[in-house]
Amino acid sequence: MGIFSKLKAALSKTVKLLNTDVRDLFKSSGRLVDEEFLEELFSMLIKTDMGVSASSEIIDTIRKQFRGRVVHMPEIVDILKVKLKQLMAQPIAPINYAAKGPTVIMVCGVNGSGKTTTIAKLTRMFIAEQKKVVLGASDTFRAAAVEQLTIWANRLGAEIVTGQSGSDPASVAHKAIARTLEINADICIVDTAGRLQTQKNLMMELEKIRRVMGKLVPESPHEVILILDATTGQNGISQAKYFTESVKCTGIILAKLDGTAKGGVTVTIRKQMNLPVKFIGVGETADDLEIFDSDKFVDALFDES
Ligand SMILES: Nc1nc2c(ncn2[C@@H]2O[C@H](COP(=O)(O)OP(=O)(O)OP(=O)(O)O)[C@@H](O)[C@H]2O)c(=O)[nH]1
Ligand SMILES: [Mg+2]
Repeated sequence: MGIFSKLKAALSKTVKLLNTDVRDLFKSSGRLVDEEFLEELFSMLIKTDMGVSASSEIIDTIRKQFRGRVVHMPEIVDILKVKLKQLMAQPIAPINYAAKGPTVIMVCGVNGSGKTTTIAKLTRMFIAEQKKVVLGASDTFRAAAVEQLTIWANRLGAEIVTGQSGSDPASVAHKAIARTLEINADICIVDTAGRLQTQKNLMMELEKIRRVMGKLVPESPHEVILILDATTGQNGISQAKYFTESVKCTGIILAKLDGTAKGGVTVTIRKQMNLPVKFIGVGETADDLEIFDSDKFVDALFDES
């Protein structure tokens, strides 16, 4: 499957909701743009979780441009696409690699957001680029977490560094980076336990992991990636805001976009968080990761072919 078809397939629930609703707004004779029409269009955007602020901005543009006129569906779809592309615009932001030496990546987020699975996906991508990868199992909280990452590492051909159950996550990160340097690996990815931004001591633990990284590899971590679960919608965003305030995140990976009709949440994330969306997760296998390209994303949202 091509990248665009894969994206469309992953977004299919959102695409279906959006396009069915847009079609329902119109009759073959077109439709007068009045307040009633604008309200219907607004609720439709809200349903995909685009958020009040982005949706209002889109509606205002359409009101200004079309009020009092009879429009047909393609005109509205075109303006929706233009507006959404503007709202989501970002440079395509792949990994920020170290200028010299290994690239160190820390992955964090709330419980169950998709951290460990996303690490497997990134590992698959790096290994396909002939890079040598070391994984650090700094989620020492649950024995099953170490096991899960170990299975992925073995399957994908990465080395894994683990610690005793319950041991200090920062010491595991230390060991993982030391091993990365020892075997001259290109990438070190450190998995962390899920946590809530309200758990002060756990947030401090992330800080400690960061510090340890910086001591062994100056300028690192090169990426602190926040994994967001797309299915949690608007809730996830307020959580994420706190998260990025306490741990300096460098980018977002939006996981589980395939499972939701609320893919519009991506728009809110781009609008409200001053962070690039680097990749999107579109399934449960190690291959289900796509570079996030905002223009392609918007095109896929409206492409039912
Ligand atoms: N459909 C779908 N499922 C996903 C995706 N990413 C992760 N999952 C599933 O989400 C569940 C949780 O994923 P994990 O990777 O274990 O999440 P985590 O953040 O490491 O969880 P904790 O370590 O417990 O905090 C698993 O069942 C994954 O298979 C995705 O992009 N699409
Ligand atoms: Mg995990």
